[in-house]
Amino acid sequence: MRRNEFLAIVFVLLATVGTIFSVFAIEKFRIKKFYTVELIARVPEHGNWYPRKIKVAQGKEVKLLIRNIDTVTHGFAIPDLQVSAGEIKAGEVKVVRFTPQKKGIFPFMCTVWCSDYHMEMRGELIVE
Ligand SMILES: [Cu+2]
Repeated sequence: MRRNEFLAIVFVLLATVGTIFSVFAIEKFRIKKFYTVELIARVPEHGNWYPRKIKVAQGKEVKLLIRNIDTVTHGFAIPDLQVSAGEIKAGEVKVVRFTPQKKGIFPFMCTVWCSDYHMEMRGELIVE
């Protein structure tokens, strides 16, 4: 009886640890697989960048698909990583590929004066 109780406790412990480990493993895998990101460009008063935070993995190539769904021209750059998409006209989609080599949080921004709130058209690329 005692032995069975011990085995039951060990089993429960293993199951708990296993579940926690799996969650972390899946999360790591999800980040590693991250490759194509669709980024929507809109003036801040109509929604700003979406998403405003992009999480990617260090050393993995990133393909950013930047879709300007506005009626004005936008631009895109991550100055710290020397990444730029240049001008993105209304309705246009631009693709930039790059491989972040360093970890950190790098601001990205619109590079074309698009509205009175243009300076707020910013987001963050998080490299883990
Ligand atoms: Cu803009």
